[in-house]
Amino acid sequence: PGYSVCVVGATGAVGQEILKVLALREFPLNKLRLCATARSAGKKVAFGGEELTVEETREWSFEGMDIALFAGGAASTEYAEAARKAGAVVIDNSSAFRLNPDVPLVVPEVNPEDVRWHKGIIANPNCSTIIMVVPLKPLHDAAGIRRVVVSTYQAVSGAGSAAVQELVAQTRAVLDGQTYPPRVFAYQIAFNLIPHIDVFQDLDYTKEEWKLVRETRKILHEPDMRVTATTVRVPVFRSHSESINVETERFVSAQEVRELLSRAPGVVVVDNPEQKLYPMPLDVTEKDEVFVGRIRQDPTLENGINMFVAADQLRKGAATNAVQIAELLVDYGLL
Ligand code: 11C
Repeated sequence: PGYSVCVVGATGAVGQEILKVLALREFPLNKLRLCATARSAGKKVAFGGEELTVEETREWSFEGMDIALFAGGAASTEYAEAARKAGAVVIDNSSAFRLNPDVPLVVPEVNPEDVRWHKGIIANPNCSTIIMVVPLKPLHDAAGIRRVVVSTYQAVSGAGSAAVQELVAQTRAVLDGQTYPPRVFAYQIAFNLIPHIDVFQDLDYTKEEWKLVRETRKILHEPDMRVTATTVRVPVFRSHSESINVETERFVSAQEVRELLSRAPGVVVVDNPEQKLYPMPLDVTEKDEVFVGRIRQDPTLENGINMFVAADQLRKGAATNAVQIAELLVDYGLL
């Protein structure tokens, strides 16, 4: 009993987290196949007391697989269709299919029912979107969201492992009075921050900012919701944070929001100013929930709330959400 699962991109940062989460959540596995690029083929990866050999992803890697979990990147465009044709349900962490009207974009705490209309591919949203919509959903249900203003504080690991190395090496170099030219980032990230994530697009917003707008609308089924974003890279290794300002149709007090979010699935409220308790990236790393604090009334609006959110973008922002989608498929009998 169990399901056959192929993880594509198994050796990358998200792929490794997917394996960790599959094991931690005891996903019912019958067979686990690990795929990656030719460069990683042959590598040995430990899983549940066994050692698995990574294979090169090929068109035929998906024969007999129930689920193909794509960690993201170019492999999705190259092989998702082959996986779907082979009969596997694709759960894809890249941005390739997210806005495709034939592809559900799913956060299990928010729009689980959308998995039911999948046509072979289900998309996993961008990390900063997932982290935002989990606490927005209960607020939207309770008070109706009119407008969202979000500013992000995104960890360097969101830009890949070369970016992590860049922060380490550059920090050392700067402390030693040397220079270390930026490679991954446009500018020095050590002891700095960069208000620029991904490429610039329409109206001088970045692609990361448009993802927050468009993906949020699709997940919440609110195609006209007013969402505006500023995304910023900060010299933090892991876990993204967001300052979120929400204007609602109906009044909700900060205390009501605190109670609402305490009951919400996938949310942990950490909010006690007297005891200096609020969410921070170091505290939420390797956790699966979205942590919310600094919940306050916005006195400049009739119905407004401010909050500060932090979550591990490799876990809930990527791997955990993807594995939760796989669990939904099992629960709904869709495999
Ligand atoms: C970052 N959010 O932190 C990006 C990484 O669309 O899945 C994830 C990109 C994506 O740089």
